[in-house]
Parts: sequence; C-alpha cells; structure tokens
Amino acid sequence: MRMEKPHFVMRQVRAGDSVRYEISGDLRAPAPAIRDSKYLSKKQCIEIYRWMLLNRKMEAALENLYKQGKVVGGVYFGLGQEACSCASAYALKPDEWLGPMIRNQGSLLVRGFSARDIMMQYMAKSGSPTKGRDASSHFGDHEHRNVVAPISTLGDLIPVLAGVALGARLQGRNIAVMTYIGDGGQSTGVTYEGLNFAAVQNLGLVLFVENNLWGYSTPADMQFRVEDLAERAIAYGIPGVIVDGTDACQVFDAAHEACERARRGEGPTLIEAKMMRMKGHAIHDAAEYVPKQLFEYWTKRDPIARFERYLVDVKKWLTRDENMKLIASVDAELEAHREFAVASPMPSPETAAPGAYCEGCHQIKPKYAMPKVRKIKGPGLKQSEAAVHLK
Ligand SMILES: Cc1ncc(C[n+]2csc(CCOP(=O)(O)OP(=O)(O)O)c2C)c(N)n1
Ligand SMILES: [Mg+2]
Repeated sequence: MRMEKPHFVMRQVRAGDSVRYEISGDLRAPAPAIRDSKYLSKKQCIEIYRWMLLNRKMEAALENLYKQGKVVGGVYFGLGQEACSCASAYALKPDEWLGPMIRNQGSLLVRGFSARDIMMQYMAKSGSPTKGRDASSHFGDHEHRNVVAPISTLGDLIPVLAGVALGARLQGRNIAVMTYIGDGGQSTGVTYEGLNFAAVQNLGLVLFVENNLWGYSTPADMQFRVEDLAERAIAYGIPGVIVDGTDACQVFDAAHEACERARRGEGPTLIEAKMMRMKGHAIHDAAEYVPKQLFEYWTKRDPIARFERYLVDVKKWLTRDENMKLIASVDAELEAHREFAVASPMPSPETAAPGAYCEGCHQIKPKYAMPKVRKIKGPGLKQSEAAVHLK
C-alpha cells in the first residue's frame, strides 16, 4: 500500500539558545484521491465518517471547556488523526480487544464509550469512568467494551495486548487485538519486546504505528534513520504495511486485513499510518516550533474534509442536504452530552479514599476461564512433569 511520499526535508537551525525548524521541498502537491475500500459498504463509510465528526467536535468542545476552566489537568487532541483512530477500531469485532493511546479518543467512541464519558473524565466528574480519580485517558472497560486501560509509559500496552491475545489462544481462540504507538514511543525497548514476543508466538496483535511526524517537539527526522517505520517489521519477521493515515478507507482496509490474519492465527501486523499531529502535544503546547508550511500541507489532507468530499462529490453517497443533516445530528448529540457532563456533580470528598485499594468492593473475575489444556501421558514422565498442550 505504498503512498505518495512527501518530498520535504526538515532542518534544525540553532541560534544561541534558541532552536527552530526550517522546511524545504515541494509542499504544493495536492491531496491525493481517497482510495476506494475493498471491504466497506456505503453505509459503513458513512458510519465511520460520523464517528470522525463526533471525534473532532468532541475535542473542539473539550478545548472550550478547558478555556472555561472546567477541565482538570490538560486536554490531548487527535486533530488530523481521526481517520486513523476511528477506521482502525471499526475493524475489530465486539469480543476483540483494543488498547487505545491518548490521541485515540475516536477509537474509544467506536468501542462504545460516549462523548459524555470522555468529557466527564477530563472534568474529573463523579460519573466519569474513573469516578473523578483520573482526569485523562487512564481508563478502560474489561467487562463490556473490551478496552484495556492505558498507562502513560509509552509502549507498555504492546506486551499487555499481546498477553490478551495469548489468553484467548489458551482458550483455543485466535482473536485480533489492536493497539497504537507513536513515532516517538516506538523507539522504546518494550515496543521491541512486546512485538517480538507477539511475532514468535504468532499472536494476533495489530499494531498501528502512528507516525504523526512529531514526538513532543522532536521532529520524526531526528529520532529514527529508517525512511518508513514499517520497515522495522522486517526485523520482527512480520508484515509491515504503510497507509495514508488521513484516508479512512486505506486505514480500514489495512486494519481489516491485519485482523483477518490475526483471526487465522498467522500472527501480528505492523501498520504505519502516516499523518500529522495538527496541534501541540497537549493543550498547553502551542506547537510554535512546527513550521507553518507543514500545517498548510497537511490541512489540504484533512481526513474529515477529504472523506466528506469523497462521500458527497465523488461517490455521491450523501447529498449536500443529507450531509448537513448528519453534521447537525452530530452537533445535537454532542451538545446533549456536553450539557449532561457539565451539569453532573464533582465527586464528594469522602469518596476520594475508598476504592483506591480493593477492600472487597470489587469482584475481580477473569474474563476468560482457565487454560484449556490436556495432560500428555508419557512413559517415564512423572505426573508433575507431564507436558500440557492446547486442545
Ligand atoms: C517511556 C516513556 N518515555 C517518555 C514519556 C513522556 N512522553 C509522553 S508523550 C511523549 C511524546 C510521544 O511522542 P509519540 O510517541 O510520537 O506520540 P504522539 O504524541 O506524537 O502521538 C513523551 C516523550 C512517556 N510517557 N513514556
Ligand atoms: Mg508522534
């Protein structure tokens, strides 16, 4: 799935203590056309488009809530990455598993969290997924939505998700499990360990490497030497795929094919999604270090505008009127969630301590049962040495 290669070079310019980046090359190239999906129906394309709209509009609402002083802590954005979050998670089945990273708020929506859950979480409301105990992304749902709660340490979700796939394998099932890592985070040791383990065990891990060109304020060119991060798949002995992360159809098709491979028990896939982080690292970061031309280049590749043009002008799957109605319905849904979240109470002080450690208040039940194994009887084997095999 080779894609257009942007031909520009970033250069670091130092003057005394200050550092800035200059960019040179051809930044005038027009956005390529969306590629038709091999798998998505008209209805599914429109559904993904709706998730992407909700993702973006929810983040815009969160920015306003932050400016009104209603958010506790920061806000993280996936602006420009909505196609990658939404179309990837859309490829998973309900009983499969997702481990989202901080920018994958769209994936959380697709997986069944509502905009109000995410907004209440940022405002640390008592009705939020963590009941006000965390004010950003550290939540999941093991019971219903099969979402593993992330921790901040970059890369640590990879072996965890590999472990979830191994758990399913011990139940005699091959499932797809999906997680994400940034261009910065993929350089961590645990990324290597987790992916290598998944590779040798043929576990159904679908790893999206979200190459958004920045790891905090460090440009991609300054943190790895390979041209495409998908090349790293060669070192694990697994397929590496490159997609245009701003093209929802390409993202879905790659995710779907990787999930199908996982379900066949053929092992992990690394998918590099090329796109651009269109805001700073978080709301406190104005991203002034990013050359303006880079924003202009990627604005032409805005995932929602491109998908909208594709659905309305190219495929004619939505009339202008239907598109307006769809946008209005997303606005209305979001406004109801925003109002609910704002009006809901903060936790009362006495709820702060209980539940931090389980005092019988949680029932921790395994999602899966015990491994399905059988004992192999062999001559000369003591009972305790008997090997176990999967059924
Ligand atoms: C192991 C580890 N090192 C450093 C950090 C601090 N940190 C948090 S986000 C970030 C930048 C991540 O960049 P990237 O992986 O490209 O993801 P992006 O923010 O671009 O989505 C850093 C260095 C961390 N959370 N974990
Ligand atoms: Mg990055």
